[in-house]
Amino acid sequence: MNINPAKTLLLIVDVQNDFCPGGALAVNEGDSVVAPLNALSSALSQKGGRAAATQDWHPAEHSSFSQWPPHCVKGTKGADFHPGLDLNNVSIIIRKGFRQELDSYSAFFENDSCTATGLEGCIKQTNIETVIIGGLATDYCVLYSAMDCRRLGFNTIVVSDAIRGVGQPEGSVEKAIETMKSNGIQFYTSQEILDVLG
Ligand code: VGL
Ligand code: ZN
Repeated sequence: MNINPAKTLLLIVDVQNDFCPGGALAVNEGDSVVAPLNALSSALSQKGGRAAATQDWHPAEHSSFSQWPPHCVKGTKGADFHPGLDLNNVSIIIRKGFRQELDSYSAFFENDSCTATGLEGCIKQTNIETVIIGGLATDYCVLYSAMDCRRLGFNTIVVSDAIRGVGQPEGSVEKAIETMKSNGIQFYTSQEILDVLG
């Protein structure tokens, strides 16, 4: 693993109440991503790196609610970050999926693949080379974010113990991991990354 901490961004994807146990679109063990992400965020900020977090942020009758149970309605408790998530070192927050007719799985582009969220410009201006990604859900927002990130030319690392998936349709988590790996996205545990950060 070859990373310069000062040119590295931790991207925390959708660690929100609705994707955690008890939430409207709960991901199995979704809250277990919080501890490794907090550890990485703190270690990275001490080495001059940065952290960003995304929030799924839908209007009350969003078009995606035909496919998914209503979730992450803007301004509701379900759309809040998990209360255990340490936001102290998060300097960039990106809200996505707020247009009525357009969903956004990726932290970079909405699902029309061309409407930018602004994250790319934001991190290019801060000379980021490596993006470390964790959060929810492996087979949707993490997958789309990591694939866009790699395509945009960033060294892209997914934290294997800081992701959890929806698992629908069956096999989607395994397929997502395969797709990411075959596209040059690297997988490391949070401990492996912490060891490199020193
Ligand atoms: C997500 C389904 C619908 C995600 C968001 O964060 O992975 N999945 N909206
Ligand atoms: Zn959503």
